[in-house]
Amino acid sequence: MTQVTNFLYGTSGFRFHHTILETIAENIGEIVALLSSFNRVPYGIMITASHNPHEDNGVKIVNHHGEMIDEIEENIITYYINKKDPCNFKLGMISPVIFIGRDTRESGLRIFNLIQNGIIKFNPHSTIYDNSITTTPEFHYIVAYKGDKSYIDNLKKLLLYIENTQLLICDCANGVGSMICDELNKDKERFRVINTNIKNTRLLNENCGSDYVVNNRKVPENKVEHNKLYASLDGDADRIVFYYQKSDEFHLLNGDKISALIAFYIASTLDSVDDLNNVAVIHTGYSNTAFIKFIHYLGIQTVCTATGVKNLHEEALKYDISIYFESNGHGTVLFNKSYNKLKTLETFFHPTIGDGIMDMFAVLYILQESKLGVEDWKDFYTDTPYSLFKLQVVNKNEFITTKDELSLIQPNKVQEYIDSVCDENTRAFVRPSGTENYLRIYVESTTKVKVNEVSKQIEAFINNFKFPDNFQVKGLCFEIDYLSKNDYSIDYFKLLGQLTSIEPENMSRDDFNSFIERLNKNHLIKIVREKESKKIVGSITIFIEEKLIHTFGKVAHIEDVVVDETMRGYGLGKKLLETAKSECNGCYKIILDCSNENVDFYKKCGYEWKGNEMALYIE
Ligand code: G16
Repeated sequence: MTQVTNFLYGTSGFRFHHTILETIAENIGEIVALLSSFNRVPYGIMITASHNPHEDNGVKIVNHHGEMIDEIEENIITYYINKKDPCNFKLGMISPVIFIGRDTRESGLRIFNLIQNGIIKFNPHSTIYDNSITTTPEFHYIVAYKGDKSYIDNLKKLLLYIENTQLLICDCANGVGSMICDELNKDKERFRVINTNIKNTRLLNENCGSDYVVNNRKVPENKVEHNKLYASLDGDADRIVFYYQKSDEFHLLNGDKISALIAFYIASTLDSVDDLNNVAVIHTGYSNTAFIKFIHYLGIQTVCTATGVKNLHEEALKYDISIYFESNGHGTVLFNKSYNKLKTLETFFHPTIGDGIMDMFAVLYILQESKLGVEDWKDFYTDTPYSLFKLQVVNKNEFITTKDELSLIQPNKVQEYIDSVCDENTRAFVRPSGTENYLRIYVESTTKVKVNEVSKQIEAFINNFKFPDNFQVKGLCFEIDYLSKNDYSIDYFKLLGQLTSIEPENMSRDDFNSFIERLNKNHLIKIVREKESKKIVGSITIFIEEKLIHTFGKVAHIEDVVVDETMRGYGLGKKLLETAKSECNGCYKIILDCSNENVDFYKKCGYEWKGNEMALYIE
């Protein structure tokens, strides 16, 4: 198991293997109690790892409005958990009030007790409401209304609007959602439920649940019934996706399709184009291009944000009506302005967070009101071929994206590669998951063949990718990396100018870029960068020559070794030679030419004198 040295509040809270979470659970209790005391408001702590495997656990922290906490609070909590510095708050103004809920995971009770210890340690007079086993949306509801409104009664009211729920089979992912469904079906079976075994906690999300269905594009194992409409919840019931199997074909109606259905209903219910002007569909980069085109066709604007409903929710606050869903089925609709014609629809959506069960009923209600069949809904648009897959890497946090997560800032070589394999009809992006120890890779293109080809290329490139080598000398930090398009700079050219004549004024960015594109496994340039100034202070070129002699032997040639004159004495030349050697795997020798004054240096680096260099200068 990977050891965590820096705990990050990810896409949806802290989430790790339960044994790791247990090491910080008490601290989580302490800091949330401190926030409650300082801000004089209750907070909620939901213990869940949602779609993750049963051995994982996590916490999602909820503010007194029943919303996800904001980035500032995430940062305060993260800072405290990592114990960089003791918090500097004035303590004990009021006793903390904390609501705690948990999903069905085996580790949940243990983590509850640890969190409780932390709260009591902070203030023994704290009020702790134990909400026991609950779904994430129900928990948010409880914190929002402080127990004044019953979540179950609200769901029962919604069911009254739907004439026929019998057509539905709800997959509860063997998670806590099944408790809510059982409650709704108590006096009369309103809809069928499958995967409801919460006693065997190992079955949670196992071959079932929304993530399984989306990733495997199939009905949960052993549950196939043809021509039935299914809906799958995830482990804490805050997501939903629909699907059905007809003959051999599996049809997925994911978060995009749910969003499209709601947008269609709103567009056809509101009278004027003016009303639609302040309606928006908020989505992430995983949303399909065909879906975006459909929404624009309805006359509704779209906005793309980073993954995580917290990001979509923040954007959603800006419009009169915001339909926000992630493709994975996580989302809701915010009505910041009420419309008479949409009064009933409004009641179907959770006010602060995605709710799989409420969204499930909203879909049934809209299909009924619009007199649409499931096939009609499916036929709104056809997805452009895409693939979404995950890839294990040593440290996903070495991959840093832009704010919208659609491209990588680091490692820029990976982004350059992605750009080079995409064309005007192909888009792809890579981002580290905020809930699992994986990278997620998304590729979309006009044909399945192209999607598969690009997916494989990106996967292979990342698997073989070597990260910059970091090291410190005399208090300065350096990294050795491959020269990339981002390195087009006068400083780099000046560095090369210390070696020989160079004409930067005749070297355009485009020419530089195509030079970089021509570099390959047999022609590499590596550079040393001083990390604080980000200045390139050394460079080396490596050629690998493939021969017939020595039975297809390979010889490496080293060229253009240069270290900035202000950086001599840091051992950078030696470092560059070592790096070059590590790139020459499979070569039987490395050769280089040098001037007389550098002979001793190369000797110290293990090189020996061998013959003479000859040159013929050609005009
Ligand atoms: C959480 C977030 C979602 C997000 C999902 C996957 O869902 O609430 O908004 O889409 O994680 O995130 P990532 O790609 O960063 O792993 P859940 O249902 O697991 O809480």
